[in-house]
Amino acid sequence: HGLTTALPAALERGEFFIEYQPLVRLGDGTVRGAEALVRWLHPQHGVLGPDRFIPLAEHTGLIVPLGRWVLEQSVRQAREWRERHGGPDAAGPLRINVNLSPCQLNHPGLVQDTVDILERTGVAPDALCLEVTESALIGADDDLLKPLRRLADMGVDIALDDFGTGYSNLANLRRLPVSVLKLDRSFTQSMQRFPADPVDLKIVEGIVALAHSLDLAVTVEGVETGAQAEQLRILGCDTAQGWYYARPGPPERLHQLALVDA
Ligand code: G
Ligand code: G
Ligand code: MN
Ligand code: NA
Repeated sequence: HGLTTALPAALERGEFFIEYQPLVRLGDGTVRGAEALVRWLHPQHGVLGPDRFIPLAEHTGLIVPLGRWVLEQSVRQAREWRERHGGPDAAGPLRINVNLSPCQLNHPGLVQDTVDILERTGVAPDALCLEVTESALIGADDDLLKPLRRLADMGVDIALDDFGTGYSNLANLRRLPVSVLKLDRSFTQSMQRFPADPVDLKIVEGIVALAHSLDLAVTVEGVETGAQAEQLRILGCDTAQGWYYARPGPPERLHQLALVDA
């Protein structure tokens, strides 16, 4: 596959870049941070989304250096935001969410790489949230969970991404070192209809109650309308992300959005 063989050189040439999508607190609409989403500016094909190349990078192992690069860039970006919005009027320091692929979880350097990046950049661990998909942790044994637990003990947040799409045993949540559930977009989509499906409402209500009883925050993805945001706020969700607030974009956009709040 042509894209696969081009990946290592693309990383060396700096063809990857990161867009940021704001995370907004549902209670008051303030920007709390952003999720980093990697893209590839391919010299022939133009901008390629992660769905086009992350699976290839996972297959070849390039995901480890690529993921490390994404983490370092994102944490550097978070430091810049925090320097600009850390004043007394700010709603609180901005945070950064970074996706981890299952291959990175299995890589023995994950904890040390993360510690090194945080130290080099001088960013506090609690500014960082690592997103791991529910499916990556299904059936995870203690060896796989150990690095995540160490990161969590340092103060890094771990989010369970795409929650609700896998088959995880809800009781299993207690065993995982996670502090955030990211509810999959499919739940948000079911809030689009009015009135929303009462069964879906009950499911979200139940997930939020369970999450909060376990001290987990709930983030919802794929919010496209104000009506959805309001419904999810009433259901008790904490944070939201989606096109209603902003599409993924360049880092300067977060400055503008966060400044409007301040
Ligand atoms: O918005 P977008 O189409 O860019 O995101 C598609 C998917 O790609 C997301 O669900 C996200 O989990 C994944 N993704 C985006 N950036 C990264 C990254 O840096 N690393 C990994 N492993 N996955 C990513
Ligand atoms: O990590 P994750 O797979 O959840 O990445 C988020 C994905 O969802 C990205 O592909 C992003 O572009 C996409 N996305 C973000 N906000 C919205 C939204 O409001 N609606 C839809 N349909 N997709 C979204
Ligand atoms: Mn994600
Ligand atoms: Na997701």
